[in-house]
Amino acid sequence: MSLPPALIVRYRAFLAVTDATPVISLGEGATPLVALERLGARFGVRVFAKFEGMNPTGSFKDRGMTMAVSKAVERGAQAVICASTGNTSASAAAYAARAGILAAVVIPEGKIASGKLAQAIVHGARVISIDGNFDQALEVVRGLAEVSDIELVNSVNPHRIAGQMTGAFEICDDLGQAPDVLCIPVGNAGNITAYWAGFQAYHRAGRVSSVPRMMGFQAAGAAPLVLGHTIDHPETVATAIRIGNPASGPQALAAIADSHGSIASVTDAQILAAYRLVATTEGIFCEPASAASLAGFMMRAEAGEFTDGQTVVCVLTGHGLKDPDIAVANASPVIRIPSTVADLERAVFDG
Ligand code: AN7
Repeated sequence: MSLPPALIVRYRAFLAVTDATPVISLGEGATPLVALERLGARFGVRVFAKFEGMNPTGSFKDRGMTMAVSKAVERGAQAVICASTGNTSASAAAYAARAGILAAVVIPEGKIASGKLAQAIVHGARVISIDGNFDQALEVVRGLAEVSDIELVNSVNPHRIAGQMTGAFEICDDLGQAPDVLCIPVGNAGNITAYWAGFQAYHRAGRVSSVPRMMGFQAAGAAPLVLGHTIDHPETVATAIRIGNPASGPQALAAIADSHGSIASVTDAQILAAYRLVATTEGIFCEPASAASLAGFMMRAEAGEFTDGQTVVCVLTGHGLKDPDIAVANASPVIRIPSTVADLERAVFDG
């Protein structure tokens, strides 16, 4: 059996990959575009989830990380570093391990989902926790990258953005055209920037005849782009997007303006409702931050924003297993019974 070529090889026509670039890959990309038929029927649209939780480390970060780490190794870097709310650190740790170089990851104390922390530790990264939030972590990491030879692999690294364009390419390839609307969670704002660049690149290359409207969604307690100013103390149950000063904020706002899209916030209650809905009615377990795109879609659909038959894609950025604590805290309790058939019958059929 032959494996499909690595993501950055498959789309090399759109990427700065040459014969001199080592391909550091874990089989990322080619994630499922799942039709959400019940939800679509409810609102009269065709809605799909691009389930990025199916990447090797369980999030979309792998698309950018395969590119960033490959380019870092190409230039001879011996180490990579990132600040992270969790997923970037898991991805950087795995790809650095694959490349045989050091990863250092800097995380906000106590605010990283346990699955993500486990990944960074298991892959052998140097895990450093700061007394501060993501924005402060990014500041010190950028400072160190400026004065040393370590490669910064946050999405301020242009190779990260380039690699993440492939999510847009795959959606177009699967649909045979661009969707009408893309709904996407926004934290540090790299992914919305990358998707917009990807759709535009595909359009310029004649692969699709249109580009979608970009609809970004932030958590209400961490919505600097919605409010128009940075936030010193962002708070949300969706820890992945607990970010108050997005590095790619200006690019995200340009993507929204140029695509005639929008940016809005969704509350933690809306996020958790969407998180439960897609898990219980569609069989997809995503992490809370990912559900912001779906919560935003439903909010927009209820406001009558979409016309009949439009195609909407919601990017579900990370896997639900990343954050087991939130999952268990928001689920129905386990039913405890003595082990008899009668008790079991009652528990199964009466709840
Ligand atoms: C699941 O890992 O910023 O707007 O440090 O993990 O490109 O930042 C994660 C972000 C959405 C937001 N969904 O994407 C990090 C980090 C999930 C995420 C986002 C993140 P960007």
